[in-house]
Amino acid sequence: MDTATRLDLYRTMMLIRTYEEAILREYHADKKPVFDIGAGAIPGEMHLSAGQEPVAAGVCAHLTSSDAVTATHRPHHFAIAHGVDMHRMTAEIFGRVDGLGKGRGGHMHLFDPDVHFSCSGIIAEGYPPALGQAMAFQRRGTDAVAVAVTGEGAANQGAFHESLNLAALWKLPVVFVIEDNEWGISVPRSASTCVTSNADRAAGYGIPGTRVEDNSVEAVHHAASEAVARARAGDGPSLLEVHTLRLWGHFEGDPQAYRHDLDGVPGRDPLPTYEQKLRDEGLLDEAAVKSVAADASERVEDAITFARRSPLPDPKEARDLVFA
Ligand SMILES: Cc1ncc(C[n+]2csc(CCOP(=O)(O)OP(=O)(O)O)c2C)c(N)n1
Repeated sequence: MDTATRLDLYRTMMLIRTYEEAILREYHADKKPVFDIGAGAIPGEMHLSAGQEPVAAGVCAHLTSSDAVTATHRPHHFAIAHGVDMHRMTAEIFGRVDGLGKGRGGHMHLFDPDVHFSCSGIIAEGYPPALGQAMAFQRRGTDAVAVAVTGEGAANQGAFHESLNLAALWKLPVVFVIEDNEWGISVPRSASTCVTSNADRAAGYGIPGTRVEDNSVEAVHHAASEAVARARAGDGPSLLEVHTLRLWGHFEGDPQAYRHDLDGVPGRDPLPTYEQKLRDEGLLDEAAVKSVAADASERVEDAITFARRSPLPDPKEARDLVFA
């Protein structure tokens, strides 16, 4: 892999982590001293993606704004990596009128038609719409692809299996991406399925399946390049599962009392791990790391300022633009 690509992957991961840390700060700022999920500038649930940056960075490096991504209730890393407008995305998270959905959707419902991005709080819901977009791409004769993302918990849903079956049958240009962070809220994967690798499930539908075991952004990038190329060439869908790491709670405020797998996490955190690898190979030094971090921070804080300055929707318009 060339140096420019490696540094780009690192920059994307840094941008995502910086964003999630800033949202974490903003989310909790007004919810103290006792956590109140309904209080503050960002009320409601918040699912952050720290630790899962390699999946979004590695996959989206192969996409352009003509390609579609359907993400999950934990969508920020894919939104950022796919180039969703960060100002309008942040305004949406803050429920403001300049948000992607004019503040109606919140953090689990980010829609950006400019880059064909969507997500949903309903798990496995991104699969059927990804097929629809892939079918449109195929019928229009473009080489665009649709990437459908889900967690390993949602891979036990019916929509997942029906989508794999139809996409395979119709040879749709889809890449199914599963983020296996080992937990569906507090349920370990071993309590929800006896399948240890969802990549094995691909064989049941006659499509290729790959599992990246170590949350390495370069390994994800490599595996995704094959899956995306196959879809672009008209050879049909593939399944890519990444064994990743949910560094924080399922949602913010989750005390994670059920969790005993966080020992040794500093060595497993993909951002410092990748940074160290690039430093060891002489591709990054202290000054470069600081400059990447400063760029990321400037972009993120800019987006947060934009969101905070945007007005809240007028309560009189609460029933506009929604199904009522
Ligand atoms: C159809 C549906 N059932 C249940 C839920 C509640 N729910 C939200 S997230 C979640 C677990 C998702 O786990 P996973 O797919 O592994 O994704 P992760 O949260 O680990 O990223 C559940 C059950 C939901 N949102 N939608």
